[in-house]
Amino acid sequence: MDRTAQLTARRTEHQVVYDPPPPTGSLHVRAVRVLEGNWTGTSTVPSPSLYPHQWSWDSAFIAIGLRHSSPLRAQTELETLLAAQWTDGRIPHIVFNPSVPLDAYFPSPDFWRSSTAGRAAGAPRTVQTSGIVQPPVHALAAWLVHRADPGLSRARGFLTRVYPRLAAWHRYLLHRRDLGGGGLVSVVHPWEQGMDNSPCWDAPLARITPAPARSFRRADLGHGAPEDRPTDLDYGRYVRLATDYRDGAYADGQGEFAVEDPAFNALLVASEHALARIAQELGAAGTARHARAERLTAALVERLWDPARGMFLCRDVRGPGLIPERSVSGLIPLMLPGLPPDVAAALVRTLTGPHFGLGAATRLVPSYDLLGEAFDPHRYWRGPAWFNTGWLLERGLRTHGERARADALRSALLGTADATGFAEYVDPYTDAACGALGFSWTAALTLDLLRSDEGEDRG
Ligand code: 9WN
Repeated sequence: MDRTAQLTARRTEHQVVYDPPPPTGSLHVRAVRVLEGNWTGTSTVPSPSLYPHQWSWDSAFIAIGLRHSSPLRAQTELETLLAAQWTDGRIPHIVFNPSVPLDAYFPSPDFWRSSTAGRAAGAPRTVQTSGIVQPPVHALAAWLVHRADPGLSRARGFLTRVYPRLAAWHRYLLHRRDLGGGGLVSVVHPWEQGMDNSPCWDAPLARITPAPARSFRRADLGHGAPEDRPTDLDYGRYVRLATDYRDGAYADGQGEFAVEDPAFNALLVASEHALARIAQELGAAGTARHARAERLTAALVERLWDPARGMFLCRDVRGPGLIPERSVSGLIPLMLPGLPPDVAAALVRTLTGPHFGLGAATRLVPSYDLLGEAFDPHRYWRGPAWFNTGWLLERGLRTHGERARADALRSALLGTADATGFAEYVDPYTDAACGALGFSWTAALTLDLLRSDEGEDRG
C-alpha cells in the first residue's frame, strides 16, 4: 500500500458516522417540507442536486400534490411552466433557472440554444428552455388544481389564463406530432416520454449513430451511481437525437426516432377530457373535446393494443411496428374510464400477473417486465418502481372498480415514500430507495394519496 492509500485507509477507519436525526412530524408535514425545500419562488425543482431546473411533467405532478397544501403555489407552478411555452404550442421539457451554473446539469441551455435555434418554432426570448417535450399531464393537473380551491382559481382567473395555452399545447401534439398518420402522437426522443432508459427504446435507438463520448460531459454521474444510470452509449444516442433536432431548428417530422407510446397518448386523452371540463367551467361546450378524447382512445386500442400480451405496446413509426417489450407505460391506459371493459380487465390481469407481480412479487409497480431479458431492479426505468406511475395506476384500478387492489397500492406507495425519505424510485422487490431522496413528485403525490384517505374526490 503506498503512502496516499495508507492515509486514505486510516481516515476511513477513524471516520465517525453520525446517524442523521430522525425525521419529525407527520408524513403530511414531512412531504410539505420537501416541497418547500425544493421551491425556488416560482416553481419546484425535482431534486436540487440531480435536477436543479423546472421539468415539465414533474411540475404537473407536483401541482397535483401542492394543491392540498398551497393552491396558490400549485397554480403558480403551472403558470411558470406555461410562461415558457413556444408559440408553436410546445411546452418544453425543461425551463432553465438562469442562476444555476451551466455545468450543474447536462444538456444545459448552451446545448439546446432555444432562443436562437428555436426562433423559427417560437421559443421564448427571455427564458432558456430545452426544445423537446414531456407527457401532457398539464390539463389534468390544471383541472385538479382548480377543483382544490375554485374560489381562488376564479378570483385569479387561473383557468381563463391557462386554457388557451393548454389548448395550443394539445393542438401542437395532435397536428405536428402525428408522425405515424394514425391519429396518435409520437415522441421524437426517449426523454420526451419521461421513461428515458426504458428497454422499449433499445431497438429504435440501435439505429442511431451515437455522438462521440468526448463531445459532451455528463453531469448526472456526479450524483447517481453509474450502474443505476443510462450507459454512455445510450447517452451518446440521446445527444445525437437532440443535436439533430436542434440543428433542424426543432422542425417536426424529419428525425430518425419516432415512437407512439401508450402512456404519453393515454395522458393526452385524460388531459383532453380535463380540457373539456375546463371549457365547460368557462362557459363553453366541451363536447368536441370529449369526442376527440374518445377518438384518441379508439386509436390507442387500434394501434397499440396487443391482445396476446394483454397490454399496450409502443409502436416504432420509423421501424417494423409494435415493439415487443412490456413496460409500465403499456399499463397506464388503465387510467382511462372510456377503455373497452375487456381491455381494462386484461390490463388488471397483466398488472397482477407474473410480468409485473402487483400484490404478489411486488407491492409497487415495476417499470419493466420482471421476466424481461433487460430487467434490472436498479437501472433507470429498466425495472425499478416509480411513484408517478404507481399513482396513475392507483387511479386506474379505482376507475375500473378494483377498490381493494387500489387501496393496497395506495398504502404501499405511502408506506414506501415514508420509509425511503421520498425516494425518486425504488427496487421493486425490496422497496429499497434508489436515486435522489427528497424527490418532489414523490412528496407531492404522497400529499394527494393522503387526501384520498379522507374520502376526498380526486377526480
Ligand atoms: C431527462 C426530472 C426528470 C424526469 C424524467 C426522468 C429524468 C432526465 C434525466 O428526470 O429525466 O429529462 O436527466 O434523466 O427520467 O422522467 O422528468 O425528474
